[in-house]
Amino acid sequence: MWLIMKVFLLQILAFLLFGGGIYCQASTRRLTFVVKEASYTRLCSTKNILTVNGQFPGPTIYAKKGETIIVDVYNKGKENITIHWHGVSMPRYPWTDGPEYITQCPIQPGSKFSQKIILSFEEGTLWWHAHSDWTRNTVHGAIIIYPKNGTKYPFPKPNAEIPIILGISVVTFKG
Ligand SMILES: *[C@@H]1O[C@H](CO)[C@@H](O)[C@H](O)[C@H]1NC(C)=O
Ligand SMILES: *[C@@H]1O[C@H](CO)[C@@H](O)[C@H](O)[C@H]1NC(C)=O
Ligand SMILES: [Cu+2]
Repeated sequence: MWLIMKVFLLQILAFLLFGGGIYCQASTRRLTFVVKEASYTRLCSTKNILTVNGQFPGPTIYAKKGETIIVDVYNKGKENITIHWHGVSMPRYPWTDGPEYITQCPIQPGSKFSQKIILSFEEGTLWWHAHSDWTRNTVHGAIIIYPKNGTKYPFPKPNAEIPIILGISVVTFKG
């Protein structure tokens, strides 16, 4: 009897320590961003531009409200870089939000840094972009945040979704 009670008490303790946490923990996913040059052709002219994973615009991040995503950024380019999650409020965790020399040091060529995106109340479409000098001109993409499971956007379900990414072409832009 005593043994059974001890096991039972241990189970309660284990639930309090770990169990409760598991159910309310938001899911975490990892993505890989390889920053590298790739050739790109527009209006009959081809040149090398800085990209993420060879794509321009960069990959779209699809997420759900409340999710935490870790983006492993490998800098295989020639410039210092950081990636900024534009419009994500990152409550109490600005440390991997991107602004170079403000919340983090740049990721130097040949190195890797994991940037954590903490989605809290955001829902809808935001974007990410490089946050160091002119690199943002070509290093950017969309972040599409769907409502949590079991909830909906506050409007009827659209028939189609088409992300439109307006590129930046001004070198002096600071955003
Ligand atoms: C790249 O970052 C390092 C570390 O912050 C810095 O010492 C260096 O000057 C930077 N390079 C350029 C070209 O800004
Ligand atoms: C949300 O729904 C998707 C698709 O039905 C499912 O794969 C996923 O596991 C669900 N996530 C949670 C946290 O329940
Ligand atoms: Cu921005």
